[in-house]
Amino acid sequence: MAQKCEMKLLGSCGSPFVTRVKFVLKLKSIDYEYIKEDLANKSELLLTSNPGLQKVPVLFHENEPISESLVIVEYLDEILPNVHPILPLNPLDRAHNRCLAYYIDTVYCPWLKRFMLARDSKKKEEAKRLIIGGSAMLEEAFVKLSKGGTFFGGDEIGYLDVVLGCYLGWFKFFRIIFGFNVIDEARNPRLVQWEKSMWSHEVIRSVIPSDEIYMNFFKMLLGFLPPMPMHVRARI
Ligand SMILES: N[C@@H](CCC(=O)N[C@@H](CS)C(=O)NCC(=O)O)C(=O)O
Repeated sequence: MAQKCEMKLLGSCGSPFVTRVKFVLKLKSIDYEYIKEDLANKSELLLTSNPGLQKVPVLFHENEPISESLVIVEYLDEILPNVHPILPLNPLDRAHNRCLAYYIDTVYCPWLKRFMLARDSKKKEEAKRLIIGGSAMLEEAFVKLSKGGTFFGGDEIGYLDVVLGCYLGWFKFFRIIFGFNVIDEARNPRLVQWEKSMWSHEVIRSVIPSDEIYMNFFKMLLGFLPPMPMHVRARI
C-alpha cells in the first residue's frame, strides 16, 4: 500500500540521479508528485530550492527541499526504515557502501561521461581502459558486499543497487550506440548476472527511462559539441 507522505520530486528525464531517487520512492511505496525541470531554462523553483548547486533532483517533503541524490536516498531510508530498508544495518557495511557510492559518483561515472563525449579515438580508448578497470573493481566489491546474494544488498535491492543501478539505462545505451559493454560477461560475470536481475525487477524496470529518452539526452549533449565520428553518427 502506498505510504501517505507529502512528497514532490523535481527532476529531469534521463538524469541518473533522479532515477536513483525514483527507485527508492517506488521501492518504499511512497506516493509523490513529479515536477519536470527544464535544465536549459532553470525554473524559479529549482533556483530557490537548490540555490548553491542548481541541480536536480530536489525532493520536497512537506515543502522542505532536500538536494543531492545520495542525501535524499538516505533521508528516505531514515524516515521510513521499516519499508524496504536501503542501507545495511551493520555500521561497517554502511561505511563500505557509502565509500563505494562515493567512488561510483565521483570517479567511475565521470569516466562514462568522458567516454561518451570523447571525440578522438585515443581519448575514447583511454576512457574505455579506465572504465574497464573500474568495472573490475566493482565486480570485486560486488562479490564481497553481496555475500552470495543476487544484489549488492544481498537478497534484496539495497543502497549500492540503486546507486549503480541508476546507470543501467546508460550501460544499455553504450552497447547500442558505441558497441561497448561497460560490464561484460568475460570480465565481470557476477555484475552481468546482477544487471540481469536488476532489469528483471519490476520496480527497477518500470523506473529506468526509455531508450528514446537517453537518445534525446545524448543528442542534446551533441548539440553543444563538435561533430562525432561517422561510425557513431550512423547509429544515432
Ligand atoms: N551530485 C548530484 C548530481 C546531480 C546532477 O548532476 N544533476 C544534473 C542532471 S543529471 C543537473 O541538474 N545538472 C544541471 C547543471 O549542472 O546545471 C546528485 O547526486 O544529486
